[in-house]
Amino acid sequence: MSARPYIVGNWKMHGTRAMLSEARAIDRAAERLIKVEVAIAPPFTLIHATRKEAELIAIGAQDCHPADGGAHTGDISAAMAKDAGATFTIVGHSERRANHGETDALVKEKAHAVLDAGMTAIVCVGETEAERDAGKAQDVVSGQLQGSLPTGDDVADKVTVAYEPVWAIGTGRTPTPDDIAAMHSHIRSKLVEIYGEAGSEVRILYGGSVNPDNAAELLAADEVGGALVGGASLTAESFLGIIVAAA
Ligand code: G2H
Repeated sequence: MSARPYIVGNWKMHGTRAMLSEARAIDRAAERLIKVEVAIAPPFTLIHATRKEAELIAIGAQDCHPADGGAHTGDISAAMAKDAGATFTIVGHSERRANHGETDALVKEKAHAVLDAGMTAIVCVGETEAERDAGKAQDVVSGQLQGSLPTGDDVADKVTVAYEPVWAIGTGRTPTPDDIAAMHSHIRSKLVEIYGEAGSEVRILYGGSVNPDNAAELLAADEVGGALVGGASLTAESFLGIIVAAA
């Protein structure tokens, strides 16, 4: 596993060009934070401009269509995101799964499109509160990994998994570090089952209400290789608080 924690800001549907100053401030600070790998996934409309503003941090997309191109009004292909400056793409975020009915099979197609375009993929998984209460969290996550992860030789090193319990997203609630460690250990076993030895090197991020105050504790849990951060990535001040906690 990479020694450097990977901290990824997911701006979701936030941001106009006025927000580029935040990206610039994060990038300038990242220069001094070489112990952390920092990335931002702005909306598609800002990928190119953010790439130009931020020279050091990685810029990615939040989604893509699985096809190379064609009659898909309003969609963006992985190659288009790459052309705009993205080097990675998030697929299977629970907001896409819930709001757009994305299935594991579609997420897997998207992940392959991302890799085919020459980018890396962050594949999101996570259970709902009802599933956790029913004692099914690990089974649900296993099924998502089995169905959503891209497969094939030499794929594992281009994949990052983000564990984001749906009930922790944007709610201010988080699992305990022990719960996170237990799920990440489960995900690690599944990754080794799917990818063989290469699965032991895949980074597993935690996501869901990470902020500057809880980041150090959450990032210290076993098998946590970084964080996928939503709300707290929207200002340089709070995102840098998380980056400093990770360093
Ligand atoms: C989970 C996370 C970012 P937040 O969706 O992917 O968002 O940090 O706002 O809970």
